[in-house]
Amino acid sequence: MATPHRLLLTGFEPFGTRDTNPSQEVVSLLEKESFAGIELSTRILPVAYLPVTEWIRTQMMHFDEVIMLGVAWARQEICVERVAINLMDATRDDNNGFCPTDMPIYANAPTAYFSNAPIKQMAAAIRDLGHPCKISNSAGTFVCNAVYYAALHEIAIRQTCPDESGLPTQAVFIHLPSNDYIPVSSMAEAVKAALNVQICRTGD
Ligand code: PCA
Repeated sequence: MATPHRLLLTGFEPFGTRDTNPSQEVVSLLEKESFAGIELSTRILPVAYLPVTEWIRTQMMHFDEVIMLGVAWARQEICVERVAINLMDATRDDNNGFCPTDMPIYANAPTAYFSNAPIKQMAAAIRDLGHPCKISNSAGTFVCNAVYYAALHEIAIRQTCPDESGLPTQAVFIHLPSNDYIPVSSMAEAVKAALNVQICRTGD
């Protein structure tokens, strides 16, 4: 039997004036389930630039796949993010009171990274379930973009590859809309579809 894929699924705690975060709720729903062929680890992250960027980098070597979730309240569709940029430019404090302007996440690091996950197939699988979903070309400049950039930077500089397969860790960030637009249970179904696309990459 094939070794299970080690998958890390993260969400964020609430931030700003809201007291909920759909990404946290989706992770809570999915962590109760079991998925054939997947060893699932979950984590709810603080909405704080410095701890999350440090933490995610320590995790990459332990996982075959990483799916990070966050909310983009103003969006009406599920957005599979294509790109993370090396920029922190906040319009509000993070949950640690840090409000960087025009700052790189890492000095002397590339301007941007593209996801190395099959984002088009993920978006198609989500749309096949009937949920509105698109590829987004901006994860913003707040904490979601920062954790995504840190994950892709770690993969790029360390060529993280958790096992003998030779396949690098794959990472993707998915922004969820407000649950005014899509119920949390449907968002959980959508994330499951993305997760199944990702783990099919070795064909086992
Ligand atoms: N959304 C924010 C940070 C945490 C979250 O859920 C963002 O889009 O950056």
